[in-house]
Amino acid sequence: MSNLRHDWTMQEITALFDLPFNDLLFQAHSLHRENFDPNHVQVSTLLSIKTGACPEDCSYCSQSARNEAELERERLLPLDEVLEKAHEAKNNGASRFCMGAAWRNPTDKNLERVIDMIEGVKSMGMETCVTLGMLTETQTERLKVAGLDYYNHNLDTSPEFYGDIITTRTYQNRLDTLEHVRNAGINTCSGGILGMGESRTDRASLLQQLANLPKHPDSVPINMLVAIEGTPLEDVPKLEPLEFIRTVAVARIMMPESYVRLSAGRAEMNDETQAMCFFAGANSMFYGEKLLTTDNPDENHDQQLFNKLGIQSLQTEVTSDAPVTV
Ligand code: SAM
Ligand code: DTB
Ligand code: SF4
Repeated sequence: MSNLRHDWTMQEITALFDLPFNDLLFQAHSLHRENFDPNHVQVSTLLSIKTGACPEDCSYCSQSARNEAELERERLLPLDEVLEKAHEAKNNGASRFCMGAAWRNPTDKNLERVIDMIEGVKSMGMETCVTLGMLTETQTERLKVAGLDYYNHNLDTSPEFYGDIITTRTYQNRLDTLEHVRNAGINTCSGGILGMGESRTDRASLLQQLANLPKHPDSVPINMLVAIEGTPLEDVPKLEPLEFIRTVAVARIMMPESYVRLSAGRAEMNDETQAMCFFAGANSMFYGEKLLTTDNPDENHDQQLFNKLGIQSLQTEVTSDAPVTV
């Protein structure tokens, strides 16, 4: 019987954040060990299938048409190009291929083109994930029939801080899309970004929203803001790495059976911070030189880090007895 909780109070979450660091990490790591092999990390590779010119105003994002980040705009990539990248990712050891599009929402016509990509990637034996913006119920059902494994849609931050970051789509819009995805029976991937100038209370409130959903997201990406020139957040003071690690630990305690993904921002993190995140309960990450538009650590560096830490990448989440080395 699962005893996962969906009734976290802010008081309880704040108390976790306020624990002495060692006590917090001990608690998070113990729970992590109860639920996962602590030396296995699941590895996904990302590809931007449609870059830039997005009508939304997310103030962290290089792809918003409202921001002035320098970016090569692209149309939806052709199928063969996507499948070639997926093939490369598989050869490099990725178990999941995630495709992201800079849309407010996909048109039905574009969705069919993405579905061709999903089917192509699946037939290579990889899990599929897409992040395409808001979805209707009919669209999520279509994605389910096509065999999509995960849909990524982040809450990004607390409901209280959200309006400082995005004005073109509401928090409720995001919750609605997540509900459609959950109801269609597709695995949900939802998390947020830290270091956007939010307070600790906002970080606690974001985790409360995620953990108190009717079902914990299967994957919880925790991104460190990549401050991009030309975006309104380019000069936001950096979040202390220890506070980032703390947040990972609290996420692990609140959602003990979810994969917590150490997502954007690794390129600017040292090995020690990443190692602490893995200890605190992160057990998934993006592998490959690029995220969507920004740099990720190069593959050799990640391989060396895994070797130094004795971590193996998990070939697939469902068959946990089949780890391979990246
Ligand atoms: N356009 C779709 C949407 O926003 O729903 C999907 C792609 S969007 C780039 C996916 C997620 O990436 C965002 O929700 C955000 O959490 C994260 N992200 C985008 N830019 C980022 C940045 N500069 N730093 C950290 N995370 C970022
Ligand atoms: C998520 O939470 N992080 C990934 C993925 N979901 C799609 C995206 C990170 C993007 C970082 C900024 C960029 O490369 O443009
Ligand atoms: Fe568009 Fe997604 Fe970037 Fe927001 S995060 S501007 S929706 S691509």
